[in-house]
Parts: sequence; structure tokens; C-alpha cells
Amino acid sequence: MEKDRPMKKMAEAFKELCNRLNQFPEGEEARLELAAFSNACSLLSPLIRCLGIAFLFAEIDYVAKVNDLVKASKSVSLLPVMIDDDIRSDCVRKAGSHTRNLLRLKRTLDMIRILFEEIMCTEGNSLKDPASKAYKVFSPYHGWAIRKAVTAGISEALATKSELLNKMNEDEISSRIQMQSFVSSAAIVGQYIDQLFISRGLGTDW
Ligand code: 1PZ
Repeated sequence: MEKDRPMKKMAEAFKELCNRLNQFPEGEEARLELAAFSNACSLLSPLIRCLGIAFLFAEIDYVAKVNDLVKASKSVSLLPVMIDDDIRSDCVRKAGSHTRNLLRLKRTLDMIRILFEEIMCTEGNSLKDPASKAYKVFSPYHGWAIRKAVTAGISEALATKSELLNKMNEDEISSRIQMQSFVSSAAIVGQYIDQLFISRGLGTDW
């Protein structure tokens, strides 16, 4: 039986999101389907799980946010429409709002993209330096206690690169192909989401 390849699945799903974005003419705001986006995001949780038990709380929080958008997709079909609904209800920044959760998912995308970029340009088997660099995406938004816990998790309970690749059923060469693909697609999807926030004057630093 073909082994599960979560890294390949996430790379393919984000490539597919880019294909959808490319179908919109330049200068026009793309209308990405919320279901496609949230399903692609759900494919990132196996990776988070494989980073180590210390990231269990991160995974739980991430999955809850993804599920919120999966649920929202049953009644709202497009990502920009979901944001505009929250603007109209004046709940963009409210804890637990769809738009707030979307911003956290976008940040997770950025973090994983940077993690992969750093893994590809770092020698050796340790993920500590790549993970520390990737965490800079989130750390400004986390309080002291969470930052402290994440830093401890990275230095004491983080998987090694070979453990991660084994769990994802990848080797050095195959993983590089998937990481490279994810890095390019995630950058495009991330810019698209940033633009949705910026064009509505919502800002992205909260
Ligand atoms: C490679 C390893 C890098 C380090 C991983 C860092 C993980 C960050 C863990 C944060 C612990 C999560 C606990 C819950 C935090 C919530 O308070 C916040 C705010 O939520 P809000 O109030 O706005 O609803 N949640 C977050 O900041 C989202 C955290 C998502 C973490 C995803 C982890 C992804 C790990 C990927 C590794 C590259």
C-alpha cells in the first residue's frame, strides 16, 4: 500500500490554491473559496504534530481555528465575503471571529514557509535554528508565558530533521521538492490574504 505523504499533500493543496488565484485577471480581487482554503489549511496539522509533543497545544489551537473556518464555509462560500460579513457585524478583531482566526492561519502559513526555507539552507539534523527563526512570525503576538514555553519546546522537545522526514514518509531529496513547492505557493497565498486585509484597512499586525 502507498504510504501517506502529508508533506506532498500540503504542497499539492497549496499549489491548487495558487492555480485558483491565477484564474482571476490581474488587478481584480480574487475570490478564493473558503472551503478550498480551509481544507488546504487542515492538511498542515500532521506536520505540526510531527514537530513534537511540545507543540500539542499549538496543534489544538490551530485545528480549532481551521475547524471554525471549515464550519463557516458551510454558509459563506468565499474568503473575501467572510471578511466583509465580519466587517459589517463589527467583529473583525473579536476573539474567535472568523477573520481573526484567518489572520492566525495566515501567520501559521508564514511560519511553516520560513521553517522550510531555513531547513533547506541549514546543514545538519537539528531543527532548532530553523524553528527559532520561524517562530519570530508569532512571537511578537505572544505573551511572556507562551514565548517561554515555545522557546523551551524548541530547545528540548523538537523533533530532528530525520525524525520529521521519516514520519512524513519523505527522504532528503523528495522532501526538498515538496518544501520548495510549498514555499512558493504559500508565499502567494499569504500575499493574497495580506492584500484582503490591507485593501479593507484592517491591518495585519494585531
Ligand atoms: C517549528 C516550531 C516552531 C515553534 C512552534 C510555535 C508554536 C506556537 C505555539 C503557540 C501556542 C499556542 C497556544 C495558544 C495561543 C493562542 O493564545 C493564540 C492566540 O489566539 P487568539 O486569541 O487570537 O484566538 N493562538 C495563536 O497564536 C495561534 C497559534 C497557532 C500555532 C500553530 C503552530 C504551528 C507550528 C508550525 C511550526 C512551524
